[in-house]
Amino acid sequence: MPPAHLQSYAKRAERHSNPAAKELLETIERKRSNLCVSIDVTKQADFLRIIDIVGPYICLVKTHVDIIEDFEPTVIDRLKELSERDDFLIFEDRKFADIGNTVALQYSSGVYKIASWSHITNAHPVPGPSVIAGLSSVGLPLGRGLLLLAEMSTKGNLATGSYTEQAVQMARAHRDFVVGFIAQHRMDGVAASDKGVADDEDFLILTPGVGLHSRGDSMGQQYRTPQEVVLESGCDVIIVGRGIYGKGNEVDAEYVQGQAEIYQKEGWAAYEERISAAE
Ligand code: 5BU
Repeated sequence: MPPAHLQSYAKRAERHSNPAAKELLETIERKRSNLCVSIDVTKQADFLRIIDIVGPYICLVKTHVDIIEDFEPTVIDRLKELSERDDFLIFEDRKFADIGNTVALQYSSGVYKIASWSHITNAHPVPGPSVIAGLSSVGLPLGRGLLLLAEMSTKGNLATGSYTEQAVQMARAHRDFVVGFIAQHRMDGVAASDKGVADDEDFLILTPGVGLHSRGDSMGQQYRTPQEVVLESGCDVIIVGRGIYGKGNEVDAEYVQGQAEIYQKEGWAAYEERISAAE
């Protein structure tokens, strides 16, 4: 059997048992989109407007719900409506990083009740397996999935080498709930001597730091193109923020829609080229 990233999203969906991972792969295939739009804006109207525009082009929307300064619970109701209308999943990029008991509360409770609406969330592996235990106690019964942060896109980040290896080993020991990684490359060969490696290992790789028109920002972000990310590095989902919604204060609907279309096309073309290599 060829390695997972050389197989189609549809084939891979058949073998995933975690409901969030399965649904994400099925959505990617159905919509021919491996594009996740990341929305870091401060007003709920802009947040919902951008999602309203990009919905048809994406498989997933990535949120930082705590950035919205006029947040009300109705934002979540509308987000869920849009996710059903336009057929995409929701990923709250919460980056949990505390002891199990605390992350379980942060995930289930508080103002945002993330577990009740976010199909996928993520965690830093820095606390060790307890972060997974805490989050899975809440998320697994709801059919949610978790991504571990194995690598980051920023200059000088510390998630490299043995840290990345240990993230992968932690994930292998919790495959029911940990469905993949936030990373810059596939993790297949990482810690390959680990006894936990399964023959059918297929972690999803979701990759931020994607842009076509810039190589970075003034605060250490580094961008690569969809070709570099999907074809050369074997990642599964491109996460694009400002490359799609721009940097201005106003949402320019035509621009946002145009960019979403371009990134969807680029991401999909890179995937088709990748799997054609295995045929
Ligand atoms: P941008 O506007 O495309 O640069 O936004 C990138 C998003 O991805 C932003 O929400 C970050 O929080 C997120 N991100 C990232 O850029 N790099 C990382 O390594 C991780 C998350 Br982890």
